Amino acid sequence: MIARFAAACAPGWPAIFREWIRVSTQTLDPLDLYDLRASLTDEERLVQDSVRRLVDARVLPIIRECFEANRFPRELVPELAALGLLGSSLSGYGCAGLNAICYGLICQELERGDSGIRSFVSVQSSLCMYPIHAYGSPEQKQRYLPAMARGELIGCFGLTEPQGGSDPANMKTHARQRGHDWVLNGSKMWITNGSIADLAVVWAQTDDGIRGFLLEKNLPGFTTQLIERKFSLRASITSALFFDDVLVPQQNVLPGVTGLKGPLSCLTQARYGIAWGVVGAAQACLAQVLEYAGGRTLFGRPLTENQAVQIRLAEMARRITGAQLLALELGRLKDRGALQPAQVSLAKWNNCRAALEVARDSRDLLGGAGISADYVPIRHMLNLESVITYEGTETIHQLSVGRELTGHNAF
Ligand code: TGC
Ligand code: FAD
Repeated sequence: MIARFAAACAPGWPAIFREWIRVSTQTLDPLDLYDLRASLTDEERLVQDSVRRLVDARVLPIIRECFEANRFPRELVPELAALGLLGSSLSGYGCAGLNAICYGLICQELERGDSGIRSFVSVQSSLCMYPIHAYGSPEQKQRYLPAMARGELIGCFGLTEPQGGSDPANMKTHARQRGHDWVLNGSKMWITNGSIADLAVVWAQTDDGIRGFLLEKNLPGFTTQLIERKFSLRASITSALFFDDVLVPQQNVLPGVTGLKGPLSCLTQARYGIAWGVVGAAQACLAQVLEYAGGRTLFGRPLTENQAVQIRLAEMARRITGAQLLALELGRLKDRGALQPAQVSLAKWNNCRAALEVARDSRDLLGGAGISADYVPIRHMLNLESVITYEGTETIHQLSVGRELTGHNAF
């Protein structure tokens, strides 16, 4: 009715009234209720659209089969690389040098496909390329970064250990100096890309504190073992790493950082991407449930005409919108160089929790169909159980925010 009224409006009407009519006649995008896309630059929109097309064309058609078969679609790596998605926010060495908002949008679109694909890009970019870029020697940067950006060299990041990942300061893996080289012993657990990685960034205790070591595959004494029987992130590879007297040359030690702040600064980058990524998973769930519920008639009317259902859908939109706003503001802080770890913790915790709740409720609104691989919510829901755990559990991030608020360390 407003649309008909608008059409009848004479061009001579006051501009403010015409603007009101224009705005009132637009339908909102259910997945972007605040039209955040309008606030993006042309470059940011271009990046988002390119990744969206890649995910639609190459990820969505195969991801169900990959998840069921517990297979990482490695054949996508060259395409991710060709689009500049590996190390996208780094500059030089063949990297795209995009801003933080672009990196966030990349993560969001990839995770709309599957958290496992976003995980691959997070690990390669934020956890492997970032530390080499930030703390590596000129030779290390030249040797590894261009090949990693091209997807010819796959990385993994070894921090977590079997006895407790939340407290990496107490890691047992250690390296002792022998002449100019180092001897590494210990193990790492739950390592994304572990069994397919050409290069492992491994954090180990030394007499001077925690240091980063670059281990190329096939080093004698360095072995990996695939972790099977996962119910989550089945389209991603997770492995254990073992180091038995591994001789690491001095030139493979990261010279630029000592102490826990080395690995924690990488986690800040990756957690930032996750805060964006999980929005994509939640959007995929809401899109599916809107379509499903709109076409399903129960008690004589479509499910979507039921008040209780509308409240649940509105609740999902509220969670997604809050997460989007938080991610966008986090990106602006990062691009201004003002990002603080506690802000990242709050967003990682809030957005993972929001996405998981959207996925769980979407699964429920699909009834029995919600447990079928033919629909996306259960896959996203199972994936998000990992995402809310890795890169710091919810409790760890709550305690980080609590520490920021009170000044007391309660870990
Ligand atoms: P704490 O005393 O807080 O800090 C030690 C030193 O680090 C500095 N720091 C940071 N620096 C940069 N960025 C950050 N985010 C930082 N947070 C802390 C800090 O200033 C200090 O520096 P200095 O110079 O004073 O020494 O350390 P803590 O031992 O009290 O631990 C804090 C805590 C619990 C928050 C930390 O241990 C933690 O974050 N634990 C969770 C571990 C975790 O998230 N692991 C993730 C493993 S990787 C992974 O999961 C990859 S999944 C990838 C995928 O597939 O997508
Ligand atoms: P724990 O640290 O043993 O925690 C167990 C429980 O205790 C949690 O609920 C935790 O919140 C709680 N807890 C811990 N401390 C406290 C406290 N002070 N107060 C109250 N509660 C507390 N790690 C890597 O290094 N690289 C990777 O690439 C990587 N990829 C992963 C991929 C997958 C699929 C998964 C599942 C994990 C991955 N991880 C990786 C490991 C991940 O980071 C850890 O699982 C995570 O940090 C938690 O460590 P944990 O599993 O040892 O649990």
